[in-house]
Amino acid sequence: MSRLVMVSNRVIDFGAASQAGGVSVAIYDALARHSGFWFGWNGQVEDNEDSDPVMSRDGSHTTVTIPLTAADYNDFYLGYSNSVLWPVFHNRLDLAQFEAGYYSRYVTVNKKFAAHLAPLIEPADVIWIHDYHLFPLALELRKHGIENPIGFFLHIPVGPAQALIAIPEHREIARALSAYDLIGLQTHRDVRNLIDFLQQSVYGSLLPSGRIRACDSELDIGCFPVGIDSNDFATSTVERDSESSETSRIIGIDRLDYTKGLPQKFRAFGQFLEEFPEHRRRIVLSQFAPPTRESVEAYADIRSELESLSGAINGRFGELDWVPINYIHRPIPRRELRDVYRSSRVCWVTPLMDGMNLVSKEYVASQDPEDPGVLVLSKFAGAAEQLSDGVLVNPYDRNDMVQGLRRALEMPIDERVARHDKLASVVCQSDSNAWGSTFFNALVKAGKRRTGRGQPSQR
Ligand code: ADQ
Repeated sequence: MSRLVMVSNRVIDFGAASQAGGVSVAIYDALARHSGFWFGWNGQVEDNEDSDPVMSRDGSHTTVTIPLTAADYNDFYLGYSNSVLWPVFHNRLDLAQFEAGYYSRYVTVNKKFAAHLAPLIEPADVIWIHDYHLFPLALELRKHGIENPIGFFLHIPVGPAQALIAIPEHREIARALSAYDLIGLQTHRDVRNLIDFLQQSVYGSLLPSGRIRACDSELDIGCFPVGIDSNDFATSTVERDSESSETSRIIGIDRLDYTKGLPQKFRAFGQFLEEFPEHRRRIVLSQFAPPTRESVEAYADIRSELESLSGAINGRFGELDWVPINYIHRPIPRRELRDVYRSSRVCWVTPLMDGMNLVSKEYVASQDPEDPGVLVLSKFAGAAEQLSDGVLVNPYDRNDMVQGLRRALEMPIDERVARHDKLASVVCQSDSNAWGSTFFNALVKAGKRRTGRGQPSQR
């Protein structure tokens, strides 16, 4: 069987819950089913430009990691990746910072990844690269003579082509994308936007076969919604507070990020308490929001905005024995997550735009099927394409947010069970196993088409 070589910007030690994010969770689950290794940055910043990769084994997992230099960290990671690509792909052009030097360092780091990774590749390996930090990596690996199938999965959404072409280097990015055999995206909307972008940037065209022709190559672009390991969450036996208990928990778990719609959520919660005083003292919003990318200005701004909003709401509505918003600036250890989900009456995740949103799926998988809680989900999360039986809300529309929360809190048991049954079957069927194996198989097939092996008529 082929080895799977996973590549992402950051390789994490999975024990480190504080660094858990959606990408690492998804990669870790997919790697558990294949031999191979996970290559990327070890999270350390060192002066040495040419540190050798370090291989380590933890149980059945092998990682190969390299450090970044301070310049890499500033201009590649904080700069081009997280102050240009992240905001623009989330359609937040207003937050993009197109600084000189960012792009060249972005390419330099991709070249460095390719130079260290290429010697480790064996002929039968299948290479699967993750996320926006590494768009140019396939092109760079090909320069080292790597002919293996190379696939790319983008965990974040693809904003409209009109936003993407505002990136000064958008043609280079489109060319880099064309070097992959397969590009996987989270939703059908993302597939449409990416094809549109390739058409506008490098005159890409959609072939009758469904493949895309761009920059003298042909590639597949498809929708592969990322899933979770639902068994991991299904074993909780914690009881939820009964209807008659004093307070019901509304849970929110999001990285502290401006795309997650947290100020909008807090404001809607304040309005809810204002409009429906009968719910005061009976609900608590527990919002976990571990900080990320704090050196990027937009992230520091959101942190202070949320502290002041939660303080204002607690000051206004709180009482000696009741605090409406429990705002926790830390991660929850992963082993405790499912009990927290299961004991919460509502999960309120309302990003302004999100690639998928795994929290919504984890919440569904953790529920007691006979007395499930209710998912209130943004219609702009990728997950909304699959989880349409949740209560879908528009995070920009405060009244809709308020009504969605009310509906969830007052939903009768029959409706809760009926919605949960449908949601749970989607989460279970399109789990991380299905995601990993569907993408892997599609990549092997796409790789054969490119080299002409197996399907000579394609060339
Ligand atoms: P993220 O933006 O990190 O992921 P999400 O999909 O919600 O967002 O995944 C977060 C993961 O981290 C979940 O598994 C969650 O349990 C965990 N997590 C978050 N906050 C936590 C906390 N306080 N304590 C413990 N664990 C916490 C990116 C994209 C998403 C996409 C994923 C996967 O931005 O849109 O769904 O990749 O493709």
